[in-house]
Amino acid sequence: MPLTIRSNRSTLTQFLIEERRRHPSASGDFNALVLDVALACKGIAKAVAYGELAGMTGNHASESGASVNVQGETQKKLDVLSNEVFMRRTEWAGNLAGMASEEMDSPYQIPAQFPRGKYLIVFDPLDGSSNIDVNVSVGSIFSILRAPQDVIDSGRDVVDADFFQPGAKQMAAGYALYGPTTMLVLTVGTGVNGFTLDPTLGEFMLTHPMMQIPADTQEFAINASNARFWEAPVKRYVDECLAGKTGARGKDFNMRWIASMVAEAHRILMRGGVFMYPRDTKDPSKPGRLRLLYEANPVGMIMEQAGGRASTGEMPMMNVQPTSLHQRIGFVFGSKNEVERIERYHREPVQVELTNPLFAERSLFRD
Ligand code: AFP
Repeated sequence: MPLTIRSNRSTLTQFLIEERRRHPSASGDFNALVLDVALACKGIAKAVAYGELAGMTGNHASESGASVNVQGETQKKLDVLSNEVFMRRTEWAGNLAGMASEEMDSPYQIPAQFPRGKYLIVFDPLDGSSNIDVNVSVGSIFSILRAPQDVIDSGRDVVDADFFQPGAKQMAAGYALYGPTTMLVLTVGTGVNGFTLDPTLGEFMLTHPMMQIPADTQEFAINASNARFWEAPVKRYVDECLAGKTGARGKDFNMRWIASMVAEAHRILMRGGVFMYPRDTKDPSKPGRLRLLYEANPVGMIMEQAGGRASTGEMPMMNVQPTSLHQRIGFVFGSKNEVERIERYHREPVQVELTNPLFAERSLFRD
C-alpha cells in the first residue's frame, strides 16, 4: 500500500533508539534483545497465518505419540515451532544468560558456542494455542529480567531460582497478538506502546503510543463454567455484574470470554474491562490456571504501566515472590477501579446472601 511510503510513524527500532538516548550508559544489548524478540514474533506470525496451508494446525506428535508439556497440556505443532523460533532468534547474540519457557521443564542454557549476556527471558511462545485450530487470535508473551549478578560475573549455567524475581523487577514485558493485524505491545517501564506489523515493510510501526486503560468499565471476562469453584468474593463480584441495573452496581455489564489471554488483555488495554482467572477450588494442586512468570507478571506489568491494575485478588501481582518456574496463580487485571473493588471484596467479610437468580439454589451457576 502507498500508505506505507507516506507514513512518518516511528519503527520499533527508532522507538528503542530514542528510549536508549535517555540512558547514555546503555550498551545496546537490551535493544538488540527486544529486536530479536520482535523478529521471533514476526516469524511466529507468519507460521500462524499460513495455518493448515503449511500443515501447521493440530497436535505435535513425538515418537511416543501426542506430546505433552510440563503443565500436562497437549502441545500443538505451533507451540513447539514457536518455542523453537523464540530460542533460535534470541540465543545467539550474547544478550542472554538463560531462558525459560512454558514449553520447557527446566531453564534453557545458552549453548557453549555463543557468548552469555546479562538478561534472562521468560516466555509463553504461543498463548491460547488451543484456539489455533478454530482460527481465533493467539499471542506470544515475554518478560525480560536482569540475571543475578553472580550469573553475569561467572557466566555459570542458570537454575530455576535465578528466575524467581517478583514482577516489579521486570526490565521489560510485552506480547505479540496474532489477530486481524499482528501487533507488538511493549513496556520498558515508561508506559505502554503498541506497534502494528506493516506487512509490506516487515516492520513494527508505532501505532498506539502511550496506551491507557480507562479506570472504569462495564465489561468483565471470566470462564463462568468454573462458577461452582469460585471463592465468595469472586461470586459476589460476578453476581453484582450480572444483576446489572437492578443490583448493587446500578449499571448493566457485558461479558466476554475468548480463552486466549493475550486477546483479552489487548481488548482491555484498548477499551477497558476486567479479566479474572481467580484462584478457585477446582483442583487443590493448582492455585489458579495461569502461570506467574510468563503470563501474570508480563501482562501485569503492561496493565500497571497503562494505568490499570494487576492483582492476585488479594495482593498486587507485581509483589508476589515466585517459588517455582511454572507456578500457577489467581489473576485479576484491568480497569483500576474494578480490580480494586475485587480486592476490597477479598478483604471484606464473606457475604453469604447472593441475590441474583443465576446464583440462587439450583440456578445456572450453582451446584
Ligand atoms: P492454552 O494456551 O492452553 O490455550 O491456554 C490459554 C490460557 O492459558 C489463557 O490464554 C486463557 O485465558 C486460559 O488459558 C483459558 O482457560 P480455560 O480454557 O479454562 O477457559
